[in-house]
Amino acid sequence: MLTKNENVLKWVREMVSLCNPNKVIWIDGSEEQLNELRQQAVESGELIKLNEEKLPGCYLHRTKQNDVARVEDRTFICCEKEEDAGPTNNWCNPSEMYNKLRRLFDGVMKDRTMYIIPYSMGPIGSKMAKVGVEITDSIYVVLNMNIMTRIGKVAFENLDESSNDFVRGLHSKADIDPNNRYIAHFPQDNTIWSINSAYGGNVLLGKKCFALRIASYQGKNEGWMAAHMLIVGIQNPKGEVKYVAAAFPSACGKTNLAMLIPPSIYRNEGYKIWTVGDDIAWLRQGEDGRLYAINPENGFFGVAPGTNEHSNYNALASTKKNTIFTNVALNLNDNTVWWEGLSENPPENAIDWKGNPWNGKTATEKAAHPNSRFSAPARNCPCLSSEFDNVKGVPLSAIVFGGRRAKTTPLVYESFNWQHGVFVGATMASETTAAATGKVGVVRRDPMAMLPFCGYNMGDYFKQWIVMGNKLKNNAPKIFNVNWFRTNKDGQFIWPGYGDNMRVLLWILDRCEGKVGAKETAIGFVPNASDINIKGIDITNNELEEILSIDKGLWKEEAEGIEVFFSKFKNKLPEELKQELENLRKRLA
Ligand code: GTP
Ligand code: SPV
Ligand code: MN
Repeated sequence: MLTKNENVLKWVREMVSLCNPNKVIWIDGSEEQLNELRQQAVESGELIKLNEEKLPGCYLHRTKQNDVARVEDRTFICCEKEEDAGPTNNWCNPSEMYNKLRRLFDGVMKDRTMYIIPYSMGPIGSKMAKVGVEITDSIYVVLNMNIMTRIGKVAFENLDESSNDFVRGLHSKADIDPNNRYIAHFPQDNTIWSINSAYGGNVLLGKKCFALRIASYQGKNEGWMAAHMLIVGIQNPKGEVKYVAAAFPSACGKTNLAMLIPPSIYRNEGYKIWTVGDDIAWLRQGEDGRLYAINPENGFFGVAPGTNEHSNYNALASTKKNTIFTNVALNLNDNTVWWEGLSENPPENAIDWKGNPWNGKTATEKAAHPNSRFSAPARNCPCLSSEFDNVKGVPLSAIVFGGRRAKTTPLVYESFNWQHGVFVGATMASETTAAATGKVGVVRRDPMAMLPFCGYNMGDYFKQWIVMGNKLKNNAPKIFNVNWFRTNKDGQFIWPGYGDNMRVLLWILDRCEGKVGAKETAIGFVPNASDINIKGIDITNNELEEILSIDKGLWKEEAEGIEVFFSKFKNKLPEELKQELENLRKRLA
């Protein structure tokens, strides 16, 4: 036992009696204990040890083929009133869900060890941080939580002995039965129960379950916000660092933007990029009135395919030690890993993510699953911000929303003001990716990239954003929207993206400082093409004009789509957003 907190101990006793494990181990966070677990996992085949010279401390894990992504249709918000979960969540009455899941958890660990993992979301000692305890029967979960959060005895430093303010997470892989898979959240009880999965966002309960779904609800009650956002610092040649937070849906480029390598013209001038976070931000007004952000996580659970030295050097570098790879291919030549897009020459002697022999010369199937991931410690990242552990977080100059839109949305535009910016975020849409099960490439509304991650009624979440703006007043960051994914007639991306997104970030910061003009359009302020620096990249002026252009016909259709989407929220839709839709229509007329 690592704590005297009676609330923790009582809950643990209850969960032990429910799951009936044959052994209980408290995870203290010591390397000794973790090493023993690594060894056990290698012996049982749960982990494969990789080349110790090339990838020290790294392991490969394969999940079951039916368990490779978040399952949104089996994810529930369980609160008393259905209306409080809202139209974008699956709802279930809490006692009904507890009863159903209690039957599944009953005795589920009888031949297994139960691990109790205390963890902190956010830097130890930060007032913005929160404590969680995850109970699990999976060593993979323990070892991943060790990378993704701050685990062990230290976590309890953030929890007073009498406090009840910790999130109770219960996870069992059970039989990994997809028909009995549930990811259930009980926001009113600070509780998450997850069963029959052993994959990422379904089971690393500190991540999407706590740091977004439960935290968004806590934020509503406590006056702060949880957002699906990266946090990046942009240092200019004078050494000044400005921070930007950006929300893109899953697998739409957060990790990439957070770690981008500036194009050489900027590097040579002395510009630098610093990563604070790549997936989740907790936002709170600071003492000086500005909006501050912390990254509650301690590692990166990044998409592997497409990651290479050129597309994301820093992410790749982060995976070179103490990393767990999930569902990538095993390169048998040197016992390392491979995935599509890592290198131009696929290995000829490999094992694919399903565990079958794979030869890059003859293969017809993918070596790595499209949603295969690496769990890498943040401290490995060459461009990790010096403010990563800052207990106060970093002050934001700009907030950016974005998604994958082949047409309609320009490369970048600025909202007219905070309220309009909230509208821009609330009406985001994006083509679906492999990060969740279901069809890929379908356009869906994904407000603030939070569609699958809001722990209460999304209409109330919009309201929370408007309330925050009223508190921030003149200190509010400016709000922008970006789209790296406009395509040409042949379906190819027009904008080079990746490191070159720096060019757009700099326009954004210039706007924040009032250094550059813009065109006022029906949807917001769009750059003059001459203000986006395209020196050294393979894009013509005409192409740039094209991706900055706005097709009023498409936007009128967009307004129709927004109205349909908004109508779902009934009386929960803030008046301010109705007004913004009307304003947009007037400007388009
Ligand atoms: P989650 O971890 O699921 O939240 O994803 P993410 O938002 O962090 O996405 P990530 O940065 O991992 O990128 C996902 C995919 O988008 C990868 O295949 C990238 O190669 C691709 N991608 C990222 N940035 C760009 C870009 O600027 N342009 C293009 N065309 N593709 C990009
Ligand atoms: C996402 O899907 O947005 C992720 C991966 O970051 S997961 O942890 O599975 O949610
Ligand atoms: Mn994410």
